[in-house]
Amino acid sequence: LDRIPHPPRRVPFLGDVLGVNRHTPLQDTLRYARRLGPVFRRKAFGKEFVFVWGARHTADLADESRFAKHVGLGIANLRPVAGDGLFTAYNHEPNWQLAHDVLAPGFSREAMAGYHPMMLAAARRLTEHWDRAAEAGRAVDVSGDMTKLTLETIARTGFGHDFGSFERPRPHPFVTAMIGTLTYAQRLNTVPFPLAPLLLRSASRRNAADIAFLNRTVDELVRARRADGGGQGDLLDRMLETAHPETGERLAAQNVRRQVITFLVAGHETTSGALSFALHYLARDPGVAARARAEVDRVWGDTAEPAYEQVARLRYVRRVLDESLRLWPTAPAFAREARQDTVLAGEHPMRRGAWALVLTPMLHRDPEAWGADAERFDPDRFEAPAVRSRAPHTFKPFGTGARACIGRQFALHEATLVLGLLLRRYELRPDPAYRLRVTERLTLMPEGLRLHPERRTPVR
Ligand code: MNH
Repeated sequence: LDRIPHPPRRVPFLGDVLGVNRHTPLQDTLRYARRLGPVFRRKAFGKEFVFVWGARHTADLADESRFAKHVGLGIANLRPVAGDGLFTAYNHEPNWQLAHDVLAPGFSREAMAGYHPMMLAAARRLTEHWDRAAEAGRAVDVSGDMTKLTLETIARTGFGHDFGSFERPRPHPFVTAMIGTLTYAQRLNTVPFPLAPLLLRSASRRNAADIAFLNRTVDELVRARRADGGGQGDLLDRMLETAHPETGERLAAQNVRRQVITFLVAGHETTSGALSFALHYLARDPGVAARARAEVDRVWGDTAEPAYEQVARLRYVRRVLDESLRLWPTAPAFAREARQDTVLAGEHPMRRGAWALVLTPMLHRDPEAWGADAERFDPDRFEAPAVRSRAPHTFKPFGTGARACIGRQFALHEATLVLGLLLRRYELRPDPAYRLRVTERLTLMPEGLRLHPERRTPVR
């Protein structure tokens, strides 16, 4: 550890607080990363963290025979609400493998084709809302609307539920409780551990109430589904009806509850951020937008609504999305731990159980992998020959290995579909004074991004 560089001036107990802002821990860390190099450590909130972002070091951490997902920090703070659900399960918990095997078919190509009409239905709510804004000449709140959209999408495809996000003046109470518990989990990280119970007493009571409300709502949903017998073909049906292909085991009621909450949380903010960043870059770069729009017009033609197969054919739109996730991977870090005593990249000895955070926004800007112009937005980086010539494990927005994102195809299908629909229907006029600023919750989001959608003519 001693050989790993850290910032020069350290304040006892608080750590490396110079130049640190409580609201932007990730972006502060990116600044340190540029100064300190591909492996560094930082003391924050009374704890020492090791960060890794070099392409070579990350590729080594991706070796599943020596490293595995580490459940710590923010993730461990979510255990009270998500327990041994897929995202927060420890590697050794039997419910991880069971739920993974039972739910994986829910993310197959075939399953996606089944969700496609439900995704279209959610997207229609969005375009109705944007049509009204376009008519009135009003700007839209991009991240707010993308979050409503992705929440409606996962609620329908997952559980046949409609939160009515676009029709309500304020968020559904379930959403308020969910955001409450996520915010609380993040705050726990920023308070030195021994003080947390003291400083957060009333917040912790509020959090317990939020979790109880989430649990009650989900239990109600499950009860209703059991009563009507299912048959919707959504994720909840799978959770309730599918037995493990080999052992015949099923998910217990408590675990179903945790998975439902996990999917609602994991399945919407990250995709919403990805869509928002992509819309920002599309609005800012008319050349990119024109190419993307021409592709949509060519591939979709005059079909009233795109069929499932027509979404993956939007190759350039997909590259816009990939390039947005490169610069702003909306889940900006993942943690890896050593399975046994080992040496990282032939340089840094690690004891069994020692762990490090992979800082994906920096990995995705490493000039060694991405060239000297790595900070520039350029979807052509994802053309096939360029991808083939790049080293493996240099693009990791969905994590790595057995614990990588199970919802990857889901997110990509949804986001490509929605970008296609919006490009086909609107010109996206940016606010010329807007400069990208990024807010951090557990995920990244462009801050205060507003666009003026204008209906294209001829109207489609
Ligand atoms: Mn998702 C795991 C990023 C969309 C459900 N997701 C992960 C991880 C990353 C990630 C990174 C790995 C975390 C870790 O190693 O600790 N996820 C994303 C991004 C998007 C995304 C950037 C959108 C863009 N994720 C989705 C969607 C769903 C989903 C959509 C569900 C429908 N993700 C999960 C689940 C896991 C996960 C569940 C945990 C998988 C496991 O550990 O088995």
